[in-house]
Amino acid sequence: DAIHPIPTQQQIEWQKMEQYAFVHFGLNTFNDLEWGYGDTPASTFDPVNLDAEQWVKTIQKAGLKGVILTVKHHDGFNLWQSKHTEYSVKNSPWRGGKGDMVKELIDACKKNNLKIGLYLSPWDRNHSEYGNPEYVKYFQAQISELINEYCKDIDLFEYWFDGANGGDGYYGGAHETRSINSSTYYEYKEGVAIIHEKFPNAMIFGGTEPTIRWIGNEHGWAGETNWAIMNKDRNSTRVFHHGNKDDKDWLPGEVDVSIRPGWFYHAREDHQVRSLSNLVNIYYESVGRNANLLLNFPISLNGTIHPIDSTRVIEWWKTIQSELKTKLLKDADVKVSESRGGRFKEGKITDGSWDSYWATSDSITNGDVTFTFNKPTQLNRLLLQEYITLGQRVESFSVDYFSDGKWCAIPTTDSLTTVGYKRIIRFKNITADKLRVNFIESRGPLAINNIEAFCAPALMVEPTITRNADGIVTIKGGDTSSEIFYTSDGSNPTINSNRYVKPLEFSSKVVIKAIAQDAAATDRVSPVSTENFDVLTSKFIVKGISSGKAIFDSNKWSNFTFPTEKSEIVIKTDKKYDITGFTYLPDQSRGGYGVITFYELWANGKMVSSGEFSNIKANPIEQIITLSESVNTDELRFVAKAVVNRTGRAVVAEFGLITK
Ligand code: FUL
Repeated sequence: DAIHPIPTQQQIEWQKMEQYAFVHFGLNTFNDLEWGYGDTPASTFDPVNLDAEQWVKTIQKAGLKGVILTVKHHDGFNLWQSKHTEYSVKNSPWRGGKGDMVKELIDACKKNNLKIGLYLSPWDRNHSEYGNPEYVKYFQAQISELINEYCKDIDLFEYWFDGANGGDGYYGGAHETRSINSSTYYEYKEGVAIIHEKFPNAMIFGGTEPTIRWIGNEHGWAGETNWAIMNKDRNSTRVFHHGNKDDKDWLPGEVDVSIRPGWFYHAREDHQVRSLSNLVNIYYESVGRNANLLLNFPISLNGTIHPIDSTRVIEWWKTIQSELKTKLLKDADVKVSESRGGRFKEGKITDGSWDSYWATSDSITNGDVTFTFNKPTQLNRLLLQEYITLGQRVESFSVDYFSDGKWCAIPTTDSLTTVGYKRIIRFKNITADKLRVNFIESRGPLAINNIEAFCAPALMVEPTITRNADGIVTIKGGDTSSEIFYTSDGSNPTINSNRYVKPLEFSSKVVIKAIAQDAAATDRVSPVSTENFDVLTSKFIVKGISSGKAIFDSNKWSNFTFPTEKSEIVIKTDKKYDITGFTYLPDQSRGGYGVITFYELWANGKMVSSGEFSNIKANPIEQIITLSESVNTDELRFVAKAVVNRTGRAVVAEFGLITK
C-alpha cells in the first residue's frame, strides 16, 4: 500500500528527467547586470550571432533533458513579440525588431526533440502598474499569450515563478519602492489554471501553487537527508534543504545553480566557470541526493553559450557517464532478509526496470540485501532507488562489505539516511567479496526498485594547491579516489615523490608542484599543477587601518575597501625585503566592485612602478607586476589612480609581494 503523501504521475515523470538546463538571457546580458532596474533601453538588446540551435545541441550533448528560458526577468523585458507591451525585442535592433527569442528556442527544441520550460518573473520593475490589480491582469495575459500562442505542438515540462522581489524599480518612470503581498497579489491560482488547462504535465516552480520546491540555496546542493515531502506553504530554508517527512504535500526539490558566479553573462567571469570537479560534485549533491538539477548557462553577448562553458559541461557529462558506467551488481547473487517471491522478489532490485521492486511484507519496515560477487570486486559508488510511486520511506541505512573474511563499514563521509527516487553514495575504493545494504528505519515496508554499484575512475584533474594565512598548504585532488604526490624544490613530481597525507607548513617562499594518481589504476596520472607562494603576507599591515588585514589573509573572498577620502594605502611589511614585483587580486564577487585600472607604487620616496592593469574589467584575475628594478624596503605606498564600476572607492581582495 502507498504511504502518503505520494507523487502524481507527472511528478514522477519530471523526477526521471534528473537534470536539465537553465538559460539566462536578456537586457541584463548587454548591460553587465544581474538585476536590471527596468529602465535599460530595449535598443541595447543586440545579439549579433544568436543561435538557439547551438544552445539546444550543447544542452543535449551535456546530457541535459530540457531547457528553461528566462522569457522575462525582473527588469520586465520580454524576449517575445508580446501584444501587451512595448518593452520587448520588438524595440531592439535584433533581426530588425522582428526577432522572437521564445519562438526561436521553441522551434529549435521541437526540431531537436528537447523539452522546454519557461521562466516568467512575477516581479516586474518596468511596468507602471506593478503593485496594482492592473499589473496582475497583464501578468496573466502574458501567461496566456505564451501558453496559447507560443507553446504549440510541444509539451511544456515546467513553469518558473521566481520569488525574488527587491521592491524598488523604474515602474514606468515612478522610480519608487513598491511592496506587495506575494501570497495573494499575483493570483497564482488563475495563472496556474491557464498553464494546466493546456499542459497538465507541467511542473510549477514557486508561487502559491507549486508542484516542486526550491532547494533553498543557489550553490548546487540538496540536503543529504532529503525528503520529497514538504507543506506547500512552508517558508524555511532548513526545510527547503531537507524536506520534512511529517508534512503532507509531495514537493520534490530542484537544485538551481549557475555554471558561473552570475546567472547572466559577464565577460569578467570567464575565468570563473565552475571546474570539472566542482560540477561533478554538484551532480552527486543534487541528483545523487534525490533532487533534480537545473544547471544554468548565461548566454553570452553574441547570443551563444560561451565556448568555455560548453566545453566544460560536455566534459562534465562524459565524466558522469564514465563514473557510473559498469553496473557491478548486475550479475551478483542477491539475498534478502525477507523474500516474498512473485512480483516482490529480490531479483527486481537488479533487473534494470524502474517499475519493478522488491518489497517486504506490510508489517516489516526494515531489512537487508546482500550481494555476493563471483570474484573480489573493486567499487566506490553505490546507487539506490525507492519505488516512490508508493511514497518515500527509507529513513536510515548502513552499508558493509565483506573482505578478508570480515565485514566492515564502507569508508564514506556521506550520511546514510534518506534514499527517495535516487541516492548515490561515494566512498573510497574497496575490494569486496560481498556488499550488504541494511535498511534500518523506514516509514513503511521497504519498496526498493534498484541498487547498483560502480567503480568510478578517479578524476584525473590537476590538484588544487592553496596556502592559508598561517602558511598551511592544502592540496586537493578532484575526488577521494586520488592519491596526491608533491615536491617543494621546484622539481616535477612523480609517483615516487612525497605522498601528500595531511596539510603541510610552508611559511616562507616556496614552489609547490603536485600530481594526482588514480588509486585504482596507478598508470593514470593527472597533469602537474604548480603554485608559487612568495613571502607570507599575514604579518603585513595597512598603516592606520585595521580592516586592511583583509588583503593579507590569503582569502580571495574577503575585501578591503579604500577609505573614502583617500585613494591610496601605505603597506608596512614585517621586515625589509628585496622586492622585484607585486600582485593585486581585485574583488572576486559577482559585483566586481572597485576594480583598480591605473595604479602607482612608491617606495623609499620614489615611484617604483606605475601603469594600467590591462583588461582587468573583463578579466579580473590576479595581476602580476614586475618592477623594472628591485627595491629594498619595509614600506610601500599603493595608489589607486582610477577604478571601474559603480563605486569610486578602490577595492583589494589580496595584495602580495614578489621577492628575490
Ligand atoms: C533568483 C533571481 O533573482 C536571479 O536573478 C535568477 O533568476 C535566479 C534563478 O533566481 O531568485
